Amino acid sequence: MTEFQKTMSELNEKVRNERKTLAKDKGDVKVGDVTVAQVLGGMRGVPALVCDTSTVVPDEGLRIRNIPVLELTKHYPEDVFYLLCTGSFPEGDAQQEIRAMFASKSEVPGYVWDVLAAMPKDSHPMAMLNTAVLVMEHESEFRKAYDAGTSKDQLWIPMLEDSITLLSRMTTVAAGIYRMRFNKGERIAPKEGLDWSGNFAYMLGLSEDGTGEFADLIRTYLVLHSDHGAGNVSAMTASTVGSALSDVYYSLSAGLNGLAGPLHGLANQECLKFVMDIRDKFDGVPTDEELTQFLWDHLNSGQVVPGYGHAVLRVTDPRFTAFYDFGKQYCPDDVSFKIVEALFRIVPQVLTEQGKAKNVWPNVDAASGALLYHYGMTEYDFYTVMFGVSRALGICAQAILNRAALSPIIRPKGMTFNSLKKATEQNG
Ligand code: CMX
Repeated sequence: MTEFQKTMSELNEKVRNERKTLAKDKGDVKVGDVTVAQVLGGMRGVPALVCDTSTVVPDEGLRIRNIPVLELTKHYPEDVFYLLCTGSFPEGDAQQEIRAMFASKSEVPGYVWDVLAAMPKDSHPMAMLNTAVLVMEHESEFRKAYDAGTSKDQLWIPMLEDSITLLSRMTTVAAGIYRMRFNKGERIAPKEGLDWSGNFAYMLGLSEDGTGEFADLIRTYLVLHSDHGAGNVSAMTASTVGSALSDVYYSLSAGLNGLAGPLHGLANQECLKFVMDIRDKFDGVPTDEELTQFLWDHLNSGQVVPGYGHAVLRVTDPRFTAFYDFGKQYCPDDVSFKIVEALFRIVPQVLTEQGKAKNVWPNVDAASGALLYHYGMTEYDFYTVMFGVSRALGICAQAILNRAALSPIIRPKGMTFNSLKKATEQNG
């Protein structure tokens, strides 16, 4: 057993006992009511899932294992993965081990590249990422263990093994897709001695000016997007699929498909496109008056302002703040970043005046694209892949913890519209 597995094993015992006891002693206690608005509104805010990796506090933002995300921006993603899984940072040998595990399987089998090369040339990079994840499913140790009749209380071990294989390869796959899809030349193989995010920055092959800023941006990016509670589309989809004892290749792939939606992860691509449209229309940074009019025209044509609003948050997303501060420090004069700044100044006022959005503040996607663009990643179709590589950390951690806690199959109740109406007549 690795140190990581030993630590997890000790924690699992405690978690299982606590859950069993609570279900037995307090199983009938109510934790909330469900309203008609919630049923019609996409299960908004219904307390229905247990997730220990992170929570989203509406008036504060993301907390990973109860640590505000802004306190994590200097950490390494491998260590954050360990934190997500265990609730504490790895120290000493455990830190060496987790970093070595992430580096250990970064080579990607040739068949993955063959499959990607056979895809239509205009495939979306997210479809390519998902295909790569799914095509590796035949390597699943979890599925082999399940087929061999492994006891369900041991299934978290092959789930962890599969997760490490996937995460280790994820950066190589993503960088390969970037180079293949956007004609950047030969793929760049992982370099020994670099950490997971450093290697990702290296394999993308974007020019580094020796300052290390781009690598630092990638490290920060991979930490900031790593997890966001259990109820968002990608996390919940992945958990639902995993709850049927599908392996992590299936469940991560399912989660990433949700992330590819414009109201979720694809919003970062939409955001940069929006910024570029503004830059092109005004030949640079518009005045505040011009931008205000532009935003009204955009809203009046029935579209949303990408990067603003959130289903849970009611304040500026601290992850936006982290990217914004990065931009202020390293590229304050960049035109795209200046437009991001102008939008931050104007959009909340306009959305407030419009009076529809419950949250008028920027989310994580409003600033990240402008920074990637500044460092030469100008192909914004790729941005959701960056998000996906990072979010794989949280999705895998949640998958491991769900098997560790013996979480049951997810099965909420659907109802017909008529039975919902009837319930309002009986209870209203
Ligand atoms: N621009 C314009 N209108 C907006 C808006 C925005 N940025 N955010 C919300 N609204 C509108 C909604 O479309 C909705 O309008 P209707 O009543 O006509 O349907 C109304 O305000 C109420 O919506 P809400 O309850 O405030 O927001 P939801 O929980 O329904 O949706 C979200 C949340 C993120 C999908 C929405 O704010 C949005 O579309 N934002 C833009 C896209 C975006 O940035 N997505 C990324 C989110 C981060 C992530 O999950 O990755």
